[in-house]
Amino acid sequence: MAKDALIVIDIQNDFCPGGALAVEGGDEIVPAVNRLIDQARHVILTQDWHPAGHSSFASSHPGMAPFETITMPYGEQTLWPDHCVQGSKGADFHPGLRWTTTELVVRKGFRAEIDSYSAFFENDHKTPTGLAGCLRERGITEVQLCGLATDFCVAFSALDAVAQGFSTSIVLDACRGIDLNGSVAAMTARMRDAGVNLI
Ligand code: VGL
Ligand code: ZN
Repeated sequence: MAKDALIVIDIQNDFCPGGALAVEGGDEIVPAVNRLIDQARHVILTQDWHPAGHSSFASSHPGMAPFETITMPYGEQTLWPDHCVQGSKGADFHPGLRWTTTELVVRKGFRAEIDSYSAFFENDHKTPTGLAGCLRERGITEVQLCGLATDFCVAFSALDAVAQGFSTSIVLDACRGIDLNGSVAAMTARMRDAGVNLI
């Protein structure tokens, strides 16, 4: 049995040009992601999936603006424009994403009071999404990651994946970052130090 899976992070309209939280060049990676999907034995997608009025939205905090930081009971939280609202067009996968072979879609960020960047744990770094257990039950020991955004959801997913004992790589050509105050360089260094294989 093949022991590896591809985890494609948040290739959703809101993270692509024209979307509510557009990542520069977010749509440009779709062909590269599709090639990885074609080569992969097992494909898992994540989907950022917030209720309206989510606590990570700046609009939920009077006087606060997107990209400012607040302290939540679970720690520091960057505030974002409203994005990936459940059932909205912005939350849909990019129309060019070849998703048909996907075996599992992990939705995250669906609890109003807590954000979830990682595919494995919510932002308290304690509440599991169930993905680690799912991979283990299926005998998967190696994961390859790609998607949006390099410095947030991809990075935190990769850090959690290594911490959970999975052999972890990220394919940088198939990722794009938001880059708030140098966060791409900082998170890339953190991933390298943690033992993520940067391809
Ligand atoms: C993401 C910010 C807020 C991401 C999701 O996919 O990297 N970033 N929600
Ligand atoms: Zn989000």
